[in-house]
Amino acid sequence: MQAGMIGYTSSTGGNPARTAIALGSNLGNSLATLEAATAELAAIPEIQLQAKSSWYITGAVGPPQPDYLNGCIILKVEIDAQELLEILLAIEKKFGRVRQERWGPRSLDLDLLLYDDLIIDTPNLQIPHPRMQERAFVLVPLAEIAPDWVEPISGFAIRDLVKKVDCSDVHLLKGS
Ligand code: PH2
Ligand code: MG
Ligand code: MG
Repeated sequence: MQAGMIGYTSSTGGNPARTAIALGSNLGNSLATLEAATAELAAIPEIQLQAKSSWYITGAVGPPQPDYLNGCIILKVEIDAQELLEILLAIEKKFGRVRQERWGPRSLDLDLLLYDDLIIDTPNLQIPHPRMQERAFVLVPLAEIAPDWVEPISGFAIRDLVKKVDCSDVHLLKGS
């Protein structure tokens, strides 16, 4: 540890990383859940909320189920991607997430989309999120707050990826 950093531990060496998270909910009071989950993340000392998109009502992708409320946030973090994943899973659990059917309804889903320009492919964590390029419910809110961010596998900026998907089932929640 460097002098002047006594007592300060950071897995990003004091140089914060930028990360993008997708939030989704289609069970319970989705708006309250997504706002509360955002506040929980922002309250963690190693995490700083940098940007928050509007919320969007989106048609469910996958088995028949209610519409989702979706949005994205950008965080500055002083923890690595694996530590961040564990925090996201703990917050999902706190808000009543029970892991059941794949792509089925959920009270809270927090997906780690991007972490700087890292590419990570491990059994429990893939970054960039492997399906983000196909998902209008991720790309529309992300394009609102991070249009210039280049998805490192495709090499395309978010503003260009969003032009390639059908956004007709993604609607701005008024007043959000
Ligand atoms: N999440 C899923 C499956 N389908 N559809 C929408 N519209 N929004 C989501 O967040 C979503 C979904 C699994 O994570
Ligand atoms: Mg998801
Ligand atoms: Mg998830």
